[in-house]
Amino acid sequence: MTNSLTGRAEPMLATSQRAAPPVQPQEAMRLVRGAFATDVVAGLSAREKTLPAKYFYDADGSELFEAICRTPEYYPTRVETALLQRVAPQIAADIPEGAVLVEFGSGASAKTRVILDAAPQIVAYVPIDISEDALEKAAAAVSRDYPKVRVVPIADDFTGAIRLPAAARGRFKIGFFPGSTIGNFTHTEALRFLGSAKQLLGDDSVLLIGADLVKDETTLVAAYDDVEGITARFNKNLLTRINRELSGDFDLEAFDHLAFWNAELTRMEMHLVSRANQIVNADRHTFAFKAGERLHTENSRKFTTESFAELAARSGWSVTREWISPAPQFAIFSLTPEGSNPFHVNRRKN
Ligand code: AVJ
Repeated sequence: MTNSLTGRAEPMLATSQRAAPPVQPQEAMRLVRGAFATDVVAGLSAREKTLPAKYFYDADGSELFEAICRTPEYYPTRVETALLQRVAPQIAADIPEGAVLVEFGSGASAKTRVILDAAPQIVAYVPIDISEDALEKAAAAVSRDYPKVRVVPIADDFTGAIRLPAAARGRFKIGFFPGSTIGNFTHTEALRFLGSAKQLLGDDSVLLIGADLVKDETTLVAAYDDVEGITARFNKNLLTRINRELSGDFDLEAFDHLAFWNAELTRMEMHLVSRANQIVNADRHTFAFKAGERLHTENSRKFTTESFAELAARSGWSVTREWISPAPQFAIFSLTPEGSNPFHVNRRKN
């Protein structure tokens, strides 16, 4: 996020630890809303209409996502949590005393607790999330339940320029990016993210990434099209958000939720399909939809251990360990900066 007053990258810390010059919450909201308007107008004006998936996560969207995670069809959360519980002692064995946990897109911080429980040597937790409501709730709950861990939340888009709080300086960092959120990125965006994460975390770090793996189409499609229709509501909430924040007039009944497997690009795709020819207004712009026209709202790329290792290698990381769950298969990868002499490698010999 860029501070409009200074033009410098300025993370908004949601606590009193905010860096100077401060960005007031209202100001931060205005900046986020400005970016939302810009991205919506650009996305709806494109020949192939599209919206960035990160805008799903307003307060309602974050709650709908938590509800998706409780559906029987959406396996990633359950499977990843179980896998994390099983391997947390192995992860913890590689973490030195006084380490800082930095989480990208922390949401409700449920998986974080598995790490914090297994690794009491972690002294600080820096959750970064675009959803301020979810972030504040989660940060308060973690600091209540882990009184020895210093919690420094950053309310920001983690794909942008982030600076870590002073408390993290000189300490070993564990980057944590669970949930296969990395699958929402295009290949280029994923490379950019991994590159900036390496910058942010430094040489004395490890990056733990949860990534969903390629599997049978039936399992995949069901996970993004649950029978209860919660994923459909999550998808359409983007239109509700445009209506509310950008004075839009989307008719939610005039769009259908569509989820399918794109085998060529090994990704699940979510779209909203216009049921009729229609005109929609938002942010004082007019957009025409043809019957059957799609608005592309999300990609959720699925990996193989090979495709993931290649992605890591191209961005300066190497996969040093990987754990894979029983079917439906989900992976946790442990990455270390390429060319560094990771502390945990030395330590494991002792
Ligand atoms: C949280 C981004 C990983 O892509 O699986 C769930 C979001 N979208 N159902 C995913 C999501 C539809 C989820 N991520």
